[in-house]
Formats: sequence, structure tokens, C-alpha cells
Amino acid sequence: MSSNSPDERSLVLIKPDAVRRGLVGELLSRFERKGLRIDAMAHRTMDATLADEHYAEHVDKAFYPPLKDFMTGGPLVALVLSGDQVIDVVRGLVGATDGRKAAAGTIRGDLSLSNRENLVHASDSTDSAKREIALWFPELG
Ligand code: 3AN
Repeated sequence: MSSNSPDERSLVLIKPDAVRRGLVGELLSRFERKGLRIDAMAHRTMDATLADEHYAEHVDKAFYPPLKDFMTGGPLVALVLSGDQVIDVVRGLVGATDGRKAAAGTIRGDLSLSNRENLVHASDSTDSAKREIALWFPELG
């Protein structure tokens, strides 16, 4: 941990495909073994309103309706992870959006063969992390 900057936080979703495939433990283990902390964790099902808020930047895209169906179609596990440079660190662990192209060794590269069912969402900036944590865990303020 850097001595002069507080640890960052990231909002991570273990998506419904990962829950359905029994990969929750595998994914939590990868985050824990990296040295990240789990500050909050909840088993939830995303409803349509939360999906539209969470994916505000994607709601007008052609891929959004099937993405929304997928993300609201079963339970997921929402996490707040913290640690030094956690946003970039988690995105490195997760890999590229398309599981077919994600590097071996990453979560998507090892475990996903899809551009939609790609197992994990992770905040992509400090601003989106703040926005997403407020949506999913308002009590963390
Ligand atoms: P990432 O999750 O890698 O940050 P974003 O934020 O660009 O990717 O996209 C959000 C989600 O939308 C992705 N996780 C994926 O499930 C879905 N998605 C993105 N691009 C496509 C696409 N071209 N076709 C289908 N689904 C997509």
C-alpha cells in the first residue's frame, strides 16, 4: 500500500454466468490471493431499473437489450474490493471484454468464450467506481 494515498475501491460484479457455472469461489479466490480486500459483498438479482442505471453509458447500444436480459436473468454477487490501484489491478486480472480474445491467465482468458457472458464486471475509473458503489452499496457512502 502506498504510504501517501488512500486505497482505491472498485465495484465488481460476479455475473450470473459465473454464479450459474459455480465459479464464485474461484473468482473470489483470485481476488483474495492477489491481496485485495473484500469491503462488501451481496448476493443480489439486478432489476431492470438498476440495470439501466448501472449501464447508463450503454443503454442506447444495440448490444444492450440482450446484455440487460442476461444481467437481470439470475442472481449475481456484488463486491466492493479495495487495495492499492485496485481499479487497474482488477481490470488486469479480469482481462479484455471479449473472452475469446482475452489473454490466457486472466479470468476471461481462462474461463470465458463470450463477449457477453464474460463472468465479471469491474469499474473502469475512479469516477465510475464512485457512481457504481453508490448504486449498489449506498450505505458505504
Ligand atoms: P468491460 O466489462 O470489459 O468494461 P464494457 O464496459 O465496454 O466492457 O461493456 C460492458 C458489458 O457489455 C461487457 N462486460 C459485456 O458484457 C457487454 N458488451 C460490451 N460490448 C459488447 C458487444 N459488442 N457485444 C455484446 N456484449 C457486449
